[in-house]
Amino acid sequence: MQHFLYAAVALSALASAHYTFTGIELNGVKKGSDWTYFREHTRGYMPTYGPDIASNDFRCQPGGDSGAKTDVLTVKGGDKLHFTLGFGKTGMDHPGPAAVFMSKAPSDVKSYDGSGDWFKAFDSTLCSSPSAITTTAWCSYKQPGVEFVVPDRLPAGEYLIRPQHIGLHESQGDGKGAQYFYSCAQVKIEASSANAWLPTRTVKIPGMIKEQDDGVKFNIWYPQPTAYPYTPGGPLIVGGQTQGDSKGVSKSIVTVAQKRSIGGSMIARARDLVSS
Ligand SMILES: [Cu+2]
Repeated sequence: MQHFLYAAVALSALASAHYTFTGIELNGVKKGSDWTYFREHTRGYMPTYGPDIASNDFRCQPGGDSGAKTDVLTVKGGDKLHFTLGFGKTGMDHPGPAAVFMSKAPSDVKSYDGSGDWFKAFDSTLCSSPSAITTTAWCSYKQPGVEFVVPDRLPAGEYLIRPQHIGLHESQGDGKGAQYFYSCAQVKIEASSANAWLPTRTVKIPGMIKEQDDGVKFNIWYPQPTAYPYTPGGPLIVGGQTQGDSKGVSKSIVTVAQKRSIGGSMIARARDLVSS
């Protein structure tokens, strides 16, 4: 009996080490249950490790290339979506950046495999000093999920939405030990703005993130970092939101209002203050 007890405790400790996204709250109201709107995948709560991001499975996980059995949630620009964790997990307890990626389906999202264009609609980095970069500096640390606001200028239609958290605790300079947690939800955006515009600065999966990206091979342990370079996965779209910054100066959530040139490349970084 004693041994069984120890085994059970060990198993639950293991289960609580990782996480994946299974549930959705729309404007604070829980919709459906686990896997109602997220494509159920076969990786469970286990992470994708560094080298495996070169696979098509990096789109929506193994088993997630079709959404025939998954419902489609109707949303509109300005809605707040909270992507929550399954397997009894209540917080993302690894240090690293969070992001939300979207891809518009050619027609209906249930049959879309995610092979088209993706763009980043939200990211979060450091909300406090990088001296605590092994834990609490990250805006997402211990958070119960990833929350974002549907950009209000996207064209009506059906989309995959892919929240992602990267655990950098074992990345240690070469990116091979980075842990990726993500799943794909299916949404239908109702007609919104007359100025609707589909982002053109897009990326493909695989390809959008590489082991050698500065934000992936990043070593949180040594030498002690003074900043985090950027969230990998292409530029944040105009109309998207970002929380925190590379030095943890502010934890404000701000909407990207326009692009300006940083270091020779156009990176969406000019911001309008939304809240603090
Ligand atoms: Cu983990």
